[in-house]
Amino acid sequence: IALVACQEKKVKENIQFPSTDLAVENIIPKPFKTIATNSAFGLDERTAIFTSQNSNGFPEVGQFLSEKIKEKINISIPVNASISETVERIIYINQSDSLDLTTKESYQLYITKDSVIINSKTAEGAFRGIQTLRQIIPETSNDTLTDHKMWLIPTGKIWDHPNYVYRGAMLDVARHFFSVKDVKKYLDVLAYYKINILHLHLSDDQGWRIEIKSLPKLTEVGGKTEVGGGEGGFYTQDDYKELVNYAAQRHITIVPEIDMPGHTNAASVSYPFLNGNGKQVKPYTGTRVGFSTFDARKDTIYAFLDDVIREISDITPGPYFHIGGDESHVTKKKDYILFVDKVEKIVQKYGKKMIGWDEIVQADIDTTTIAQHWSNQSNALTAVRKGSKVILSPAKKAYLDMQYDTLSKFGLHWAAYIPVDTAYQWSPGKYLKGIQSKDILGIEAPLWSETISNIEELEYLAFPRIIGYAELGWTTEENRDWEDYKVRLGNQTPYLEMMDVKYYPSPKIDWK
Ligand code: TNX
Repeated sequence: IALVACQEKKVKENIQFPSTDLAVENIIPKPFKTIATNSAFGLDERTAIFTSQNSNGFPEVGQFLSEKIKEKINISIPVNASISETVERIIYINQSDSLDLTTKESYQLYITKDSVIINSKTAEGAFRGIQTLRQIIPETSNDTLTDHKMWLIPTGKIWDHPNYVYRGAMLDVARHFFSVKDVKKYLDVLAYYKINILHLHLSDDQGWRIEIKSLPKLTEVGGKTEVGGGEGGFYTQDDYKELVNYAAQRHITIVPEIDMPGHTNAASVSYPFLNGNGKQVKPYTGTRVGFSTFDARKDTIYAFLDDVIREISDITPGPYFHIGGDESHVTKKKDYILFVDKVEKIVQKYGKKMIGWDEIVQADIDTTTIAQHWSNQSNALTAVRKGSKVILSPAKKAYLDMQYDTLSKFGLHWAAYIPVDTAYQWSPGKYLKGIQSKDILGIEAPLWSETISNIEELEYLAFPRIIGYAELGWTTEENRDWEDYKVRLGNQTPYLEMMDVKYYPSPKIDWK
């Protein structure tokens, strides 16, 4: 209705727009299909946003777009306000059941001189679509076409959908703690590149980072340490809910991880009955792995874990619960198997799907359980043979804590040095022999935090590589090309600078 009303008013002035090319815009991830029509939509203060109003979440997507336009070019665009005399062009965010929209994240973006239309089945799809739109709004206005400022958006059509449903980043807040504010900043930028999962590694040998109300010592004791002897920290359940909500507004799902039965020193320091390595437990602030374990044969362990998993699941709307399961070097194999099988039942009892690092496939895992591949190829194959899906996080390609090269200020290099081109130039669907795209839920880039302790250091390792992983998760292999990507990446500078992201200025990229 708004669209018709607007078109009936018809723009009086017939502006001659300069020629544009939607197909060469710096969009990341690269959309599935683009057709350029070489004119422009003049975004200005006479533009209004309208959204479907009877469907969940669409008005909020419109509001989000309006806020981001304000932040980028400082104009105020009304959302679902009544059509006024001054409105000449509209952006319409429309719920559609068109069969061309094949997934809930699919969207179509139709840009003409008079209107921008985003069609999607769900608010999630609309949200992905407005990220594309944000990316093609220029930083600078054209001040000569009319008597007021106009930001020229190239016209054309984009049809887009993700290649993988799970496009994740992981942040280790256990080795070093990162504040709610830091995580929100990370979420803002992840959302811009259509990442839809943030996995939080909430516990490890060096710290326990989430309040469990029935087990207060976990944070009173286990929350107070971190690598290097700093003060640690933890999220109260309210902090965690705040993060979950902030992520949900960006259509990002939080995946909580409690790492076990290894990587549990901080929990055992808090409640010594948990310890199964036969030694006296004391706080640990080094960076070794593989020395701690829960005592898998004690029933009290499972009562403890029932409390932990229930409390976290209760405040986690997303479908997943990650149980870690990596590097349990001092857990006997039969205890490890017993443990994973029991914990899987608890996770399922609280309505979640279990994810674990690839070692969990040694247990009798359910087909709904997901294995996260990080180093061992045969574990990934076993997962698929058992009917499970796999998340790809190969350390050699996708670990954000690996150094770029020998000059890198932070990071490790036990798996590889990962320069920006190496990070981008691999194909998830072909990476592991015997594992096909249909077995792959998606990819995730983990950022372990042994060597980083603040947001600048986080950003140095994460950016720009995470932007490439966003494209590897979303864009089909046929649409990916390093030479093309590297130009688009170099053109992210205005956005990254506006967001104050302290990215690593890789010499392989021509930064604009
Ligand atoms: C291995 S990857 C680990 C982590 C370390 C990381 C450092 C994995 C499942 N476990 O505990 O932080 O290497 O790169």
